[in-house]
Amino acid sequence: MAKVVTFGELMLRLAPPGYLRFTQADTFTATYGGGEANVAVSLANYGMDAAFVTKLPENDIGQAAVNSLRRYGVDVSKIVRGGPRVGIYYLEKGASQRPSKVIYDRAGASIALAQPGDFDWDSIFEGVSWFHFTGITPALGDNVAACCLEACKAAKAKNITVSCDLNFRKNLWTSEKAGQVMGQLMEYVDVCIANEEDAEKVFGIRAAATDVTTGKLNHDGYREVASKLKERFGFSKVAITLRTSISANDNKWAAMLYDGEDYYFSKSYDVHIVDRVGGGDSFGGGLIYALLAGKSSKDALEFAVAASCLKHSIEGDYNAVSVKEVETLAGGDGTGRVQ
Ligand code: KDG
Repeated sequence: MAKVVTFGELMLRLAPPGYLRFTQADTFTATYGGGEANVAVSLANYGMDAAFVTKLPENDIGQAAVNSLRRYGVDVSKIVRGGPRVGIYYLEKGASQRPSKVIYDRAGASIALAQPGDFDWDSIFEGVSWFHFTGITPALGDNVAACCLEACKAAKAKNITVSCDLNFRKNLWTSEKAGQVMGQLMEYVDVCIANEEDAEKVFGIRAAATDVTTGKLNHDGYREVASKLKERFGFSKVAITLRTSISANDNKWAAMLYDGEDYYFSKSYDVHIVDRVGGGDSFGGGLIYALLAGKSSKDALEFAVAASCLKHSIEGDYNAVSVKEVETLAGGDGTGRVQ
């Protein structure tokens, strides 16, 4: 079984029940999540040997965060324990015309204070086939960015495939800083995952991919974004999730994959959103699984999109679907009904 390692922050997620606003809530539901941890959970659900690497404090909240991953069978043996705290993100779910709100309380988290040398990448990457991180991790601070660089160099020295989801977070850094730091990391990346906005905000790569007033897709625009990313950084594959919705009530989900030869566009799904957080991570997890499982570019893309659609129906950051459920959706008519 292929072994995958992901690296990033795992946060405590505190959300008011249902659709209550922060100012109305007396209780918060505690779960855990974070871009790369979410990917590791997806992969473990698919039966892959998935390890998550981070730094968490040696206290009960740190332990609860670790346990949240254990529950899904993620390998937590390489998590470094120490430092002061677990980062928190507060999530108020939106509905109708009211958008969701996220408030971060993550400054000074153990992972944000991690230093190069804290992680023994040589041993972490023993027997590993794939390494994944996102743009959230280097955005946590210069030292964490240096840890990412160490990880990328160690991965490449062992011939490990590296994927990165650009995942631009405007609350964590500026476009200018992101472009500079991510530009350096991209040298080691084989598979790049992005959306139209990430490509523009991080690398200034802009093409008229979606008409934001009509939501109409411009396939050539997406081809241009993918080609420019590949040309600039030499990626073997570029996957882009498509912006097909123009309002909070119009939820469609689709993606494209460029493998250097062909551009594939997936089916488009109408999704009813129960929880959109982690949707992109499920796409990444699905893509990594499908490529490692030897699926063709087209089938890998359809698997990843279907996985991500299913995530939108599940509460919490973590996806909790099996390969069979994803394949059933991917192979069906897009409604999820078994034909
Ligand atoms: O991709 C999901 C993440 O957005 C969520 O887990 C919170 O890690 C998070 C972040 O930094 O936004």
